[in-house]
Amino acid sequence: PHSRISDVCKRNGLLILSVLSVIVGCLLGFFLRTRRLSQQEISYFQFPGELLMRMLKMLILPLVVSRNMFPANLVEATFKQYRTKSIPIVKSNKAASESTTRRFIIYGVQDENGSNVQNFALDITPPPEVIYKSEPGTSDGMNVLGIVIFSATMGIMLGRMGNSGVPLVSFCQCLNESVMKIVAVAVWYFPFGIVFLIAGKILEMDDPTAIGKKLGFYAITVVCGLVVHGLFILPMMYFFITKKNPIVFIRGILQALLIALATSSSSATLPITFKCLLENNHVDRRIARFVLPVGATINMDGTALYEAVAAIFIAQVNNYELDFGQIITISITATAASIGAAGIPQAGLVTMVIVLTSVGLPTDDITLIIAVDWALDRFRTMINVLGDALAAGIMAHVCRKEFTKDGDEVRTRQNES
Ligand code: DAS
Repeated sequence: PHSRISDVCKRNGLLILSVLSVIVGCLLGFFLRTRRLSQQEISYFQFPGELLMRMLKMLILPLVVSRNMFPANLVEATFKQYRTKSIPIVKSNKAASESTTRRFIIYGVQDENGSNVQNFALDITPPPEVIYKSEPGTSDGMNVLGIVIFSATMGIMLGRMGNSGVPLVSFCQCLNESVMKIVAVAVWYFPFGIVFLIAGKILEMDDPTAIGKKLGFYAITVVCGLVVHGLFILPMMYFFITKKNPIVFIRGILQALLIALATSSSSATLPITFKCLLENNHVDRRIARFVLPVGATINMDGTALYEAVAAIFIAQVNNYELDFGQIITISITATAASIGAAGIPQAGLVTMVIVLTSVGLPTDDITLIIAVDWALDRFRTMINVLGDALAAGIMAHVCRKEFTKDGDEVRTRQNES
């Protein structure tokens, strides 16, 4: 109980600090605008905020490698124990994550008179390391997409190697845990860095109030997207696969969804999600024990949707037209970045850097969304927990087993047939 109380205080303390840092950063920024600081004074003032951004960039590589390689191996190796007619849980969740972030644009070709002579779907764009052109502070062009694909492929191969892959799997697990410990320490610097990041951004903006309106529109877009995903796409997937009423299932995990909204942490919600699945939705204990920990680690539909929308918002704020290939790149890296996000408050903000870097967008513009991130984090955590629970429900159904209240297996439909 003591550790739980201190943990809750820690989490809420960090949340209160984050909200206060946003308010202090805005007030400080608008106050300093009246002092007419020189460019050099502004750059000195922005240093603590720049330190926060470099801290996030430092975490990209270890986070992407450890968070993609290790879970991919985990799922591959675990499936060997559950080799049944079950759907690939990672694939169905990935599909859910990607299906909500795609958008298509058609170009037209005109002759010298300006009349349209041909319309065609966009060609495949240059690789993601192409630097973002019209933004002076361009990113370092790290080929994040390549790292993500390599890590996940390596993880799957490690899962197939069995014992000979254990040394590298253990290394990835240790890397994973050590990176998460760094993140757990780094998040305490966030409130301090956020004050200088926001104030510094307000100092260099021409019209900071204009961004306020765009930010409001962005927050509404994210919440609407999460609501559509959570109330329609995920339940419809559950219904089409299980032919059962998703409302009944969601009602059974309502307590877990509320805890997710309150704590902004899908890991902290895990015990409640587990309890709701067993006691209210009668999902087999073994299925819940397999799907929930894996889901809380790599299945974050809400975070994937959020990061893709945030990247498109930052591109629009910079008046940068994303082409077809970059939209696809954002979809893939947002899904991969969500795999890399831990189930702790504002983890999605850390992996946000991965998505922006993959299409060369200025990572400093994360400052624009920090002001509302502490609130949006709650909604996307709810969707993450909902996605995990529905995936467990689908898995339990696909394994075609009937279970009693305490999770003992009663009979299988195959036996009956
Ligand atoms: N808060 C994270 C979670 O617990 C999600 C996120 O930060 O994107 O799922």
